[in-house]
Amino acid sequence: MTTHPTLPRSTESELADHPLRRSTDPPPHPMRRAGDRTPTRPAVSLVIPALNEARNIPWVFEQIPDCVGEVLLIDGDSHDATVPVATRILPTVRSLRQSGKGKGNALRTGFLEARGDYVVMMDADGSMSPAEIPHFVHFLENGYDFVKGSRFVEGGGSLDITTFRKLGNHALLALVNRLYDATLTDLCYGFCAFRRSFLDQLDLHATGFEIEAEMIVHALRSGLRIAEVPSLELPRRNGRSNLHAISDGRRVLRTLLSERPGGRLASAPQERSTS
Ligand SMILES: Nc1nc2c(ncn2[C@@H]2O[C@H](COP(=O)(O)OP(=O)(O)OP(=O)(O)O)[C@@H](O)[C@H]2O)c(=O)[nH]1
Ligand SMILES: [Mg+2]
Repeated sequence: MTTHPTLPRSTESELADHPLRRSTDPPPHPMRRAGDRTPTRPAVSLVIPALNEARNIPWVFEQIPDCVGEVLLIDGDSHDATVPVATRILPTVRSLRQSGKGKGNALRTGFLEARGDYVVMMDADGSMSPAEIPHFVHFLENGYDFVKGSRFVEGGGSLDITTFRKLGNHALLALVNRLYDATLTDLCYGFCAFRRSFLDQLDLHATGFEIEAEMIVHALRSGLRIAEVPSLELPRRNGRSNLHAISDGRRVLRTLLSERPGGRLASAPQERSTS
């Protein structure tokens, strides 16, 4: 990445006359006609949770595309040089300490601090390519509210996932599709993007890896316009995984069941406890 432009002012109104526009979207600018729209791009905030990823951060940061206006690195109290390395590679990085523990907490910390119109989240271990970010932004610019990467749609793939994790992901995905009458193709994958204006509607409380499922379920429940884009998951470049397939899979299942339509917490997400 060569430059990090300062954030342009919000351009949500430029999408106001899009056919996918809803009545709840912000109104068009009163002084602007369709013909004299400026071609400025909305600002993109990239939120990256990182726990002991010093050896992977350089590869990730060096590929961040120019459409990204700010990068937020949410450090989980790393024992290695994650933060100094990040700052050396990208002096403009906003490096933040998470407010609690876990990937979900780190992401929520980053989302609250992000300033762009669009928020993209991705991992710091080199398993996701920043070169794919423009694909996510493209769908947001064309009227979608929530864009999720999928390893299991035509054009996507994984060079990393184990058979056990794949089976677990598919079982949990089947439950989501059944509960919400959806046709999604991936669930536990942390390459996503959304309009920041919908952060309150996403109503996130998860602390751990179940945050990805929580985001998707809340996007479905809120009626957000969801798109899936093909994504290739690469192997983690260095270091060890922080995910424990069985215990984290159980947390995802608990989240899905406690929030199922008609369930105890389905209409009162603010009362939910995910710890
Ligand atoms: N800040 C913060 N980041 C975390 C925490 N746990 C995981 N992460 C980051 O979240 C991302 C995903 O975690 P991984 O450990 O790679 O989990 P995974 O991708 O399921 O596992 P692998 O496929 O083996 O890489 C990585 O960037 C981690 O550094 C945490 O508690 N705090
Ligand atoms: Mg990983």
